[in-house]
Amino acid sequence: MSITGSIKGPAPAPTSFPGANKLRIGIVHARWNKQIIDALVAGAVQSLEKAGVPTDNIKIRSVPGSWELPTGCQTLLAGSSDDEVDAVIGIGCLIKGSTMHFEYICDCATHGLMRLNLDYQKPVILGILTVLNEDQGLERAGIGRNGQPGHNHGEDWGFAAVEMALMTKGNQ
Ligand code: DLZ
Repeated sequence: MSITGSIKGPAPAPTSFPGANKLRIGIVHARWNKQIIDALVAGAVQSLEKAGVPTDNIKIRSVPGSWELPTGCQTLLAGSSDDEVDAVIGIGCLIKGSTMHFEYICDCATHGLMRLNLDYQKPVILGILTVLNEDQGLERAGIGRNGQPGHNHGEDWGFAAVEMALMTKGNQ
């Protein structure tokens, strides 16, 4: 067997999600880099609905930037019974600039989201792109640039949220 091209990427995800119609999923997104964020959020919503999550059960909140994502996600995880979620996706896009800001925010935001997974025992999906330039962000949001359409990672995050919510609730 000869392998050509890149082999990097996820294996095919499950295609059916029994029980997804009862799930409530939160999306908390940063407002920095809006074009990229809007596409990622739309991709996540699309895959949640495709998996069977009712539109009314998807709660979308925004925070100023990726630094605030852990607090935003925590607020949904600790919500009242009206506002309770089975999983939350933290969506942001950090684009490297000319100072160290990028490194600090990437490190803290990603660690913050992982901590919430374990503290709340509910899935918190890492939806933060940490890219070196705008082109990388546009490609990973499925917008693309220079003729490269790319792939919308938000779609993967929606399916990951459903798969993990069902796993932690014992449906799978
Ligand atoms: C300050 C900042 C910078 C420089 N870059 C980004 C970015 O690329 N993506 C993003 O989501 N947020 C950025 N921020 C804002 C911080 O995440 C945060 O909102 C502010 O520092 C206020 O706490």
